[in-house]
Amino acid sequence: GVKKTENDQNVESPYGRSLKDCRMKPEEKIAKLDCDDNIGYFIKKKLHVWCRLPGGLWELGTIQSTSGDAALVSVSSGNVIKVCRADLLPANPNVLEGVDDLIQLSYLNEPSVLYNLQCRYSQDMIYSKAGPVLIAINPFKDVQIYGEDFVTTYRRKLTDKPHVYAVADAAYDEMMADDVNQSIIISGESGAGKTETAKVAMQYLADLGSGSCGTEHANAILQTNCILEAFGNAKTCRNHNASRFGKLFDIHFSTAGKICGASIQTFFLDKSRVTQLQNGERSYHVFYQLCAGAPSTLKERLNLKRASEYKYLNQSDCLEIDGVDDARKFHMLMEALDVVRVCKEDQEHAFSLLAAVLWLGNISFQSIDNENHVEVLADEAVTIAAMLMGCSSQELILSLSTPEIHGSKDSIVKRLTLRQAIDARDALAKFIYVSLFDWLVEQINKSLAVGKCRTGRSISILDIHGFESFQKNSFEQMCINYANERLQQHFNRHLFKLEQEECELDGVDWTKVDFQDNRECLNLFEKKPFGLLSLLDEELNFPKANDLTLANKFKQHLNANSCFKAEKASSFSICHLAGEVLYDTSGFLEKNRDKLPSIFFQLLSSCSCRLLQLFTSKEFKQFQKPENDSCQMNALDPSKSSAGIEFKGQLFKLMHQLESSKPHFISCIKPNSKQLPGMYEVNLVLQQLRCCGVLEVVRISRSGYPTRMTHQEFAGRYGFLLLEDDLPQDPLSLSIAILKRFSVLPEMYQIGYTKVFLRTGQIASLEDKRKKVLRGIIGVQKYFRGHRA
Ligand code: AD9
Ligand code: MG
Repeated sequence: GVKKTENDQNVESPYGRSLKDCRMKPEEKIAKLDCDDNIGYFIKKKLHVWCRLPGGLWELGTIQSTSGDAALVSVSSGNVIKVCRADLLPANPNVLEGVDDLIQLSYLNEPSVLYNLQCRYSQDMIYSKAGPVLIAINPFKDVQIYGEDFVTTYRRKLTDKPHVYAVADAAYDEMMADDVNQSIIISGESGAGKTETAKVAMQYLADLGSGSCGTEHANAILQTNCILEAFGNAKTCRNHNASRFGKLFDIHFSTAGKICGASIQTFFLDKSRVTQLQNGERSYHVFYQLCAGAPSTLKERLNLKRASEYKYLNQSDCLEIDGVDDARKFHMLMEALDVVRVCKEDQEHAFSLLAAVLWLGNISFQSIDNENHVEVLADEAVTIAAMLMGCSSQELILSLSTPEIHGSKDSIVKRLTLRQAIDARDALAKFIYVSLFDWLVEQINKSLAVGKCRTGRSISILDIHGFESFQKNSFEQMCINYANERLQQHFNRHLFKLEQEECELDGVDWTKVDFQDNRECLNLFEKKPFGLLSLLDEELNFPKANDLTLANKFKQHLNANSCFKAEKASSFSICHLAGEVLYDTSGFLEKNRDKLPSIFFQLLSSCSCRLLQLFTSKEFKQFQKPENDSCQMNALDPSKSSAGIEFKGQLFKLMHQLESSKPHFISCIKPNSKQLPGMYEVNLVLQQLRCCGVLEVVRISRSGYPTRMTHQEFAGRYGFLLLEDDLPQDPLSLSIAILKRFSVLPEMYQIGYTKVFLRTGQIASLEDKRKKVLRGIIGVQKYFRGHRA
């Protein structure tokens, strides 16, 4: 028979706390972050508390005595300090130290969350959960938690320790079971570990999905990282291997769950890096790899010199990265290009264009009059660049000397100023590089293309630049931050709104939990006709527009939006979810126009280099088409969209794809800004936890009902635990009977029209009972079989 239920006072919840503890009123237990409603009790009982020290850091201590609004606290150093009540927060009991999932904490204030993560981090437990979200703290060193044995452990579900593998495994299982596409959305600031995390997830899925035809695909998929990183990553002061583009990697699976192909979408490669570097940073890795690693015959053919000879590379006083062998990386790159079947001839073309970009950067100009007008210096740089591109030096010089005409005819100038000349040259170099990048992605996609066994099942892994806020923020930061607002909305929508809606739809009382909504900020960008993007495009139509008129236009039309702040001169600020960012409109118009001067189109399409011809062809990316020769900027042809609109289009397409998949979120956290192991800067971590909404998630997951099962599922799974004489017929009544039978407390569940909603921990204790009963049944069966034999 069924074992009698234990007295609920003694039932251990899966997290080691008794149900009595769980029965505290929700307001009591779910101390709002930073809210101290329990502190009076803590003072009385002289329990562990967190006290905020004058510098803002939190320290653990025990209250000795209180007087009025202050308390004497003995801290771990042995000292006794005086702390005012407002600076005290309850601490968790020792038994909860370093729990896997933050929602298990009794007290959810910021120091408790931070300390819990730190405690884990110090033991190399870099992964933790915050309800449904995986938190990954960058170890900045090799941690022995990857590889075959770990893959097997997670695949066989022998552990429930948080891990990227567990996330990928859940995505895979859900895809196979429910036939729904999955997405793994990785967020975090620069250097937090997004790209590494994405690779870990890809590795797991590749291992899982290989076998027969899947193996070849799996290998090719892993090799693409090497190519994408060479061409799209660079050393910045935040990360030695910073991705300067966003990517969505879709892995497609056959009905049998084997990999049958993959595809990549990339977003917003930072092209300014090709020509302009901050001190201490590098351009894209591939340039240094080529200079260091090209075999001597290739070097000769490309007239290649050392990296230090090129102005685009030597301007930043940084040519090498500690511990990185660029020459070796070049050989790995060539192998990877072979694997994705870029033929040797195309590889050579690609390398020629890289060399051409470097030589373009060395082209210089000489002054020809007293008005700062210049002409191209016909030296070795011009000759070699022209040779590599497949045109004559004269043709190259001519197009570099022809001024691009914006606006009406009377503003035509005959000669270029030095600034104009440099801008034109750099625009050409950037166009070639960005086109080369897009072309490579296209080649990779062709090579990984989904074969015949296409089922439509896929797992997408998103690794996109995190929120950026620098001293100087321009158009690029605005676009990146806009994308992050959209992603954050997806996150919020998914985790909070959908939860809430589901409860409401099912007739369950959901105490409305408010979360930060960023609708207003998205409106600031997207509203028509008075949103940032529309206004920016409209300004392109005015011949006399400049960065200042643009800033004024923003100020005139956007002031009513609470996320917009007018600032001095050409600046403005946006209040993003993650914080306020000051933008400077200088360069906005040009960056948004994003058109290659038509003279360069003529030049490139007549070059003998096959790739350059392709880059200017209609078949290549639609948005890169040249401006109309007539220079009629007033009639901005809708088919030639601006960079902002193009970006928005890509973003919407991405969001659409994400919306139609089941998301899994991973938040990467950078524990220190020095890229060092073993260093945990509390304030830096806190700020990131706040930015990515993790603290909100924890609070809401806890206050809600994380487990839901339809009455059918619930009754099907636990109904057999009921005694025969109390069996009702319909699933809903069965659910209620089960809950009653097992004395699940009324505040621990709610009954909806279609589902049972359970609070954290409830399902685990039901499972426990189920297991015990099943074990009993199996024992009895064995006993009888034994007797029959
Ligand atoms: V950026 O926005 O592209 O600038 P990411 O992608 O968030 O950034 P990345 O994955 O490149 O950061 O990680 C930065 C560095 O941290 C890596 O080069 C590794 O040296 C280090 N790292 C990150 N994750 C791990 C890990 N799981 N194990 C070991 C890691 N080292
Ligand atoms: Mg990255």
